[in-house]
Amino acid sequence: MNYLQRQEPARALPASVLAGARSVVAVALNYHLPEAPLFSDDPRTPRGIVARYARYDDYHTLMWERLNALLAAIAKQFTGVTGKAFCDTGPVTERDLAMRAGIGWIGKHTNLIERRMGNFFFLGAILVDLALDVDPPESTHCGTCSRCMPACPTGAIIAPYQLDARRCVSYLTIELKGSIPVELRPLIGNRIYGCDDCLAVCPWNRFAKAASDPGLRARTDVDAPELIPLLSLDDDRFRDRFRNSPIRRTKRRGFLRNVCVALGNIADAAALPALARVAESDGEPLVREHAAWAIERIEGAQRKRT
Ligand code: B12
Repeated sequence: MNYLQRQEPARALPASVLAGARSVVAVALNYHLPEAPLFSDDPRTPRGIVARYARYDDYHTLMWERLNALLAAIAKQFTGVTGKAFCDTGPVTERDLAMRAGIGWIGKHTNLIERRMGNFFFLGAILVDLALDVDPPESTHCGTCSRCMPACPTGAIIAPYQLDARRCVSYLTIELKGSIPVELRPLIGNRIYGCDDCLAVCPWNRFAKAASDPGLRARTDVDAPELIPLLSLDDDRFRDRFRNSPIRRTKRRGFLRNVCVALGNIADAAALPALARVAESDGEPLVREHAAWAIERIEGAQRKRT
């Protein structure tokens, strides 16, 4: 995540991102999927878990459309206004701005929580050179609740409001490009792309309504995908299968790395032939190494059983 360091100077100075910037319009987009399974309920087939946000087409495209439409509406009302939209792209701290704009508060898991939306929403922002009336910030409503902390499978929430991103499953399975630290692999379970556990246990979700933006296209093929066939994806088939999906971010090598870890953790011997093929002949050393680890783990589990 070196981009965070590169963007540091500009983050502190919004006017260096947009000359004359005076205000920020912060927005949230609900992506709650109450019906989507968090865990696979079919123990017979090794299946993976994908974070809910990635069970849609890439949200950036939709967020851009919505932000630019909003900017156009603002420009209609205030002639001559200049603005710039952001969603994960620029040196803009959407979460901090959203908190200061009163959308919600930063919870102990370090994500923003909103009273009626709960946890599952994306953030975006528009910088404008207009002096707008400012909403007051929201106060914190976590109280004594800290359910998110023990819910984290890797213990990444090391203190309230403090995440060790290097341990977060979202970092390990998406942002990390290399090898997953061996000691953390068993803790990842069958999560193959991101993780929702700290968000899912938050009691504020009880008021949340299902996402209703017609632009959010849910992809049912990643609800609980079968893992073994994923090992056969070559580059072209990976690109085809995950066209428009956030999952493209890991590229095939990162994704297959994750699939190997999940198969090792599920420890079903049915995966051994496919893993052996990958460990021997995959073109990516990263994938071969994780496949070898999975084989060792499955064989270790078999030895324990006998
Ligand atoms: C890097 C990153 C990650 C990293 C690190 C996350 C982290 N918690 O630090 C990793 C890969 C681990 C990650 C994981 C996830 N992420 Co992320 N991530 C980002 C990204 C791109 C940058 C965040 C960042 O570090 N910015 C730089 C720092 C300096 O800014 P900051 O974190 O906002 O911190 C400032 C303020 O928030 C404030 N602050 C920070 N903590 C606190 C605490 C208190 C009490 C107070 C008062 C202030 C305060 O001080 C800081 C300095 O100004 C943002 C998008 C963005 N541009 O903001 C998405 C973003 C934060 N991620 C998002 C999501 C959805 C996720 C996941 C849920 C995805 C998933 N299901 O797998 C997980 C959640 C994990 C978790 N518990 O946080 C959403 C969060 C939406 C929300 N409701 O809050 C964002 C905003 C993307 C978006 N556009 O919607 N993410």
